[in-house]
Amino acid sequence: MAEIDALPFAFVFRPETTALIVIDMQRDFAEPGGFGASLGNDVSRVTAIVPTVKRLIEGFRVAGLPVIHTMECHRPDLSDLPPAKRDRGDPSIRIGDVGPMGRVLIAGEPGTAILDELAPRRGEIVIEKPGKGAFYATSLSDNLKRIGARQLVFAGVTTEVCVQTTMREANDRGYECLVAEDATESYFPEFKAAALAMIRAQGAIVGWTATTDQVLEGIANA
Ligand code: C5J
Repeated sequence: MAEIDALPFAFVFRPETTALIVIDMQRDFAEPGGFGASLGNDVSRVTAIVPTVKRLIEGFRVAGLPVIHTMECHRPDLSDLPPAKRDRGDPSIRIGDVGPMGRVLIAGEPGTAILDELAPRRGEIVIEKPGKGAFYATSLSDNLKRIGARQLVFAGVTTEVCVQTTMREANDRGYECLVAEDATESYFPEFKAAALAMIRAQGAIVGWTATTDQVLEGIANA
């Protein structure tokens, strides 16, 4: 056990019951021509955190702690894609359309893959999720129960959409959640700042935040 010097107060880190969840570090959110870019976003903000996310993943791997990866994606027949999600807004290409990296956000397509630098290792849990939250319509709950996780550290994108949604789902299920501030990113810096502030407000109402260095220090001290 160790204390991570987190906000809004120390996070008691218990390595035997902690897992890292890396949310949606996929080409579709990080590369030109993907889903994120189709919405008019500057994807370079996502690629900038890749080395930090990698450092966090490696810290968990070296300590022998579980690393879970999620991917936002849909079945090729679109049966898990509600029209309300597909038809929303005015993107240059919609989910399921053919783009420069294959069909956008469809399982098995090149653009849906996790970035090479952060690719899951053999044996690591990979969750394909049709929603923004990783608990909805997935086996994440069962997997977390199976590995005995009670505390979750989060990284990935985007802070205010899939990361925060998943943290809120986890918090409601009784997990203690911490997001690594510099291993998550948004296309909108002000949304990231607001999401982190909301998470730790009111006495950690959703969870804690800390830097990657602080998390890795916690792992080293545990
Ligand atoms: C979004 C995500 N932003 N992974 N997905 O649509 O946050």
